[in-house]
Amino acid sequence: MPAGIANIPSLQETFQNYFLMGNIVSGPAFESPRFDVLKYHFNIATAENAMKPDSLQREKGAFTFAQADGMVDRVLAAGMKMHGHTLAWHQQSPSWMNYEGIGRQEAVDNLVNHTKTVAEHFRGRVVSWDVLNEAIGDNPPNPQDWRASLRQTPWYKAIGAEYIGIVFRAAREADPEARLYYNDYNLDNKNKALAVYQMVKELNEQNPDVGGRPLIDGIGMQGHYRIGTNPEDVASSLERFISLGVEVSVTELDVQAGAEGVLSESQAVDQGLVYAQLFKVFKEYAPHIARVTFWGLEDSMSWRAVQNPTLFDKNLQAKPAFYGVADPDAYIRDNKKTVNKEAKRTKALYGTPRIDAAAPDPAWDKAPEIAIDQYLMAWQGAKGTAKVLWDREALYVLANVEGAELNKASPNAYEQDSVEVFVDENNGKTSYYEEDDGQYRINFAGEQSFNVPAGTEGVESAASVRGASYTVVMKIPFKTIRPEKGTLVGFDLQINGASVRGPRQSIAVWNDTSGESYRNTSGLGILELAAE
Ligand code: 9MR
Repeated sequence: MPAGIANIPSLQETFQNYFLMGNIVSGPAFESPRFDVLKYHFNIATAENAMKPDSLQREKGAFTFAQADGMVDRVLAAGMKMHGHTLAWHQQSPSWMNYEGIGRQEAVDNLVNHTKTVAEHFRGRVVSWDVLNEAIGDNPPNPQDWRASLRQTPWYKAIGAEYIGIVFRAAREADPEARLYYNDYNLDNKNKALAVYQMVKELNEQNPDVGGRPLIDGIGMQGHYRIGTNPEDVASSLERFISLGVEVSVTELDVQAGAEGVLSESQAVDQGLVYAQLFKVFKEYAPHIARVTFWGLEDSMSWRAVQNPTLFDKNLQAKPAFYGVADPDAYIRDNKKTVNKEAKRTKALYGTPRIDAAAPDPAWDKAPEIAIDQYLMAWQGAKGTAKVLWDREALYVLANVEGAELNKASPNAYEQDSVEVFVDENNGKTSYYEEDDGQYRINFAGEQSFNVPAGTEGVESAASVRGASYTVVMKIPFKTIRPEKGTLVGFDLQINGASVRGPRQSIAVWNDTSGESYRNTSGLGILELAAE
């Protein structure tokens, strides 16, 4: 018996009285022994990419179902169920379908035609659909108002908030049996969850009987999580959604831990604890949870392969994470330690570089390099590396960013391709900003912006672009401290990645994965000012 099956319990059996257990399929999923492991543990599959709009209708009117049909048939033949992902999305859609500036009628026609044709085609073979994916923006400022919280996509701009009712009605008409889901990420964020709640509430109140039941059957919480994820936040969003009377599914679960494909023993245990705490929550709410689907079988196949987020390693051996899922209570009991959320540390060497991004000063050469590569959204865009120097007057940061589709069209500076530096001069780790704290942003074009303008007069910066990469150099004067060798400074870095269309689609950070560094310094990493 292959690894991944031998001597370990089957997850679908373990959870048979709770919810369906799912995983994703792509071409290689069907190879042996991978597919045997998949069938052993999971009773429902989602196509990782094959049923997205750009896979099924790359050219207008020319539907290409062969690949997806092959997958669905193999999944059903193995006795598993199939979930459909996704009918409408602003990403992974062919450009003719929902381009910037498309007119209303053309957009409605494209949306309805794609949805109906695809849902009819798979009718009877899928039990549920992600009808609409990721329609709510990140950190909506006024989440009570769901319309104002909608992501500014071409669908929205052309049709208005009505496009949501339109796409769900089209799906219900084409496949009245399938359970219809709204699916999104970061729903452990209270604000985003509230906006989704308000949207589903209103749509279901206004459409209580669409083919015998309310328009939206369920909410999909994607669940791209990390060690810092708080299971209590997940539980409170679950509760909120359940109060609407809809079913909830966890649709794309993974938990990033470690980096660069390396997971230390203690990180593996921490990851197991996060999975265990999450499954304790899922079991508690199981009567309202239809399905828990993982986004990847083994680490090496995951979209986040370098962050080791799944239950199995590259040899299909069960990781501690597997045992955290299989028996959360036993795992928590046997690993009595709290998750290690210790801040990362790095050193700044003494030196005063020229503020030059095109030909960086040799003073940088010896400085240790840190990676800005922990992602906070469900999109892996721009990431980079950085070095830090200090002298009596200032901190100096050199950051190299790669993989950016350089764009500064958004009126919000934080959405443009840019690098942000967070400094907590007294390393006070406060839940709010004090006068020694600062946030300094510079975009790829060298434009500065500050959330805390006080004390930023002396900031100097430079930027230099090479293709899809850019370099920034910043001088950030100390505002309140007299730095010396050994001083510890709270410090973090963030790379904002804009999409080709303008809005931010990706955030990568060095240490603080809370997404709160702009107003709370308690999660920042630590910078030690080293020898002169
Ligand atoms: O795992 C998918 C990856 O192979 C694709 O390149 C990527 C591109 O959109 O999509 C990944 O899956 C996404 C899913 O469809 C929707 N939620 C976020 C997932 C991770 O980006």
